[in-house]
Amino acid sequence: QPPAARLDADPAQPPPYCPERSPFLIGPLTVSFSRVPTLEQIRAKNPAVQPGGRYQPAACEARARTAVIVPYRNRESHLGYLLYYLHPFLQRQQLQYGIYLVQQAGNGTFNRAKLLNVGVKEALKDEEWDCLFLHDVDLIPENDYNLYTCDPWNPKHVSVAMNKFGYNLPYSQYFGGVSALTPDQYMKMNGFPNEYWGWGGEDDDIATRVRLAGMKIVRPPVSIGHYKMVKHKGDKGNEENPHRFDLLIRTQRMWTQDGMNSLTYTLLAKHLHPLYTNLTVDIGSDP
Ligand code: UDH
Ligand code: NGS
Repeated sequence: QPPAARLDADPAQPPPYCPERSPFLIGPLTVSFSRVPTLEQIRAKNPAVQPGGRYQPAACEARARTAVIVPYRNRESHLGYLLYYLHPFLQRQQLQYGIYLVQQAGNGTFNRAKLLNVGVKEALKDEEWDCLFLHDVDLIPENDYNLYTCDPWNPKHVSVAMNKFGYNLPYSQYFGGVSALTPDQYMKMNGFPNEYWGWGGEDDDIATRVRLAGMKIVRPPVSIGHYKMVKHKGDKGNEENPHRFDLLIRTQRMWTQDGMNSLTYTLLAKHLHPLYTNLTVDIGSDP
């Protein structure tokens, strides 16, 4: 674990930048889902985390500020695992970071991409984040060389080697799971689509938007982008979207109209939980 503060620091001087490569990285990690950690256990292991799930290294100035944004509803055990592994992981990377949970209110059909748009909009009100990590709750990174920082030029697809796909990409355009964009990259592609209600296709739409906005998808090496998924069945309220193929045909026509520039929602609550910022939102419902 990084030290709480530098003992030899001169309080009159601003802290130096953290080293280009964190000395705390371990590489491959062991991830196990045998027992769900309690929030008290996670808090005890992460005393330097501030309300809202915010952190910055004490001894040096972080080189990057990353917001981790998680679309969420009713996945308590998954959230326990994610927080348990992700907080120490991000601290070892010497990042300034915050974790945001974007909770869809009500029991209507789930909309992952729209929740991510809301998370980005709200997170950017808090801080000038350098990097937005759009992160499924059920994916745990298994190697801390997988840096939670952005590529300066192109959107990065990060979960390139998931256990459920035999630690390979399932197909070359796959953009699901975990991705990372700078706020500029996010806005350049007008964010993510708001119109995908239910399971499937929104990630493929996003991959197409990257190309239509004149960018390309970059990725970490498959040996590093390892993720272990918490096994689960499909959720109630997130059934396969029967319209997804019709929507995907229209991406080229729709991406400039549907996205951050058409986003509407009502923020019902913002609560600084000790381990994350909890945003509860009414995003409307499937028309
Ligand atoms: N999510 C929730 N709650 C839900 C639904 C989705 O929190 O009720 C979030 C969560 O962050 C999850 C992400 O949205 O990781 C993506 O949803 P997902 O995990 O359902 O998607 P995935 O593709 O699994 O990982 C789908 C399993 C069922 C596939 C059925 C279609 N053939
Ligand atoms: C594709 C879906 C994606 C999904 C991917 C992996 O078929 O949204 O499978 O799914 N695209 C469409 O349905 C158009 S998974 O194996 O994780 O269930 O992410």
